[in-house]
Amino acid sequence: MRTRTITAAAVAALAPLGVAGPAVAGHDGNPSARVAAYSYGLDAVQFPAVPNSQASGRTTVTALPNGKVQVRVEAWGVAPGLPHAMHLHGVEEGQDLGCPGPAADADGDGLVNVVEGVPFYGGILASLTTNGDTTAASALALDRYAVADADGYLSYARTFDNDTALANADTVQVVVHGIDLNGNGAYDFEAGPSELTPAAPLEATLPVLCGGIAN
Ligand SMILES: [Ca+2]
Ligand SMILES: [Ca+2]
Ligand SMILES: [Cu+2]
Repeated sequence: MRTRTITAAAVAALAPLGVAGPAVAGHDGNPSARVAAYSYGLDAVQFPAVPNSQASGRTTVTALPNGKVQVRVEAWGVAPGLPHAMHLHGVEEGQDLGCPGPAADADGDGLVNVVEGVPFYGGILASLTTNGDTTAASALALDRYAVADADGYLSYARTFDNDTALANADTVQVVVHGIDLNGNGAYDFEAGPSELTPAAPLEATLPVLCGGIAN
């Protein structure tokens, strides 16, 4: 069951924090004039039967007055001790997309892989790396992504310059990747390679969580 997680109550809850208001679109050509924060839950993408895939999380994407974008992500129940690629997905110029559910499994193999999710969440607008480049070029730079702790808790926060992310902060989906299907504590090739590159295991790129303003 997928639910709309941006609610009137959630919007109201932002007010005591001094946030100017989440309804301000970032497409007026001058997004730095206002602070706009978008908070939403992250929901599991895969079928419940997929091992180690039922995580949960939350995220806030904030467009700051200084022209930077701040992203916070927390997740619970993701693969412990492993890095998790995370991106802002969407399309430029403000078209709202959404998140895939299990029905996105077009080829019926029981897994929603990255390309099956793209029609729902769009391409990569920014890579939520811990340091360095935040463009799509860093999509699979696993040495620069947040690592979940031994309990499968992941916490990420970064403020960075990324014009595309800033301009589309109100329509992006946050997607967290990485599922340790066989529970061996590593991303390995037992389930095969990623459809994105033979150099990466499928386990490393499978979407685990998704959430956004549009779903
Ligand atoms: Ca599939
Ligand atoms: Ca594994
Ligand atoms: Cu992604």
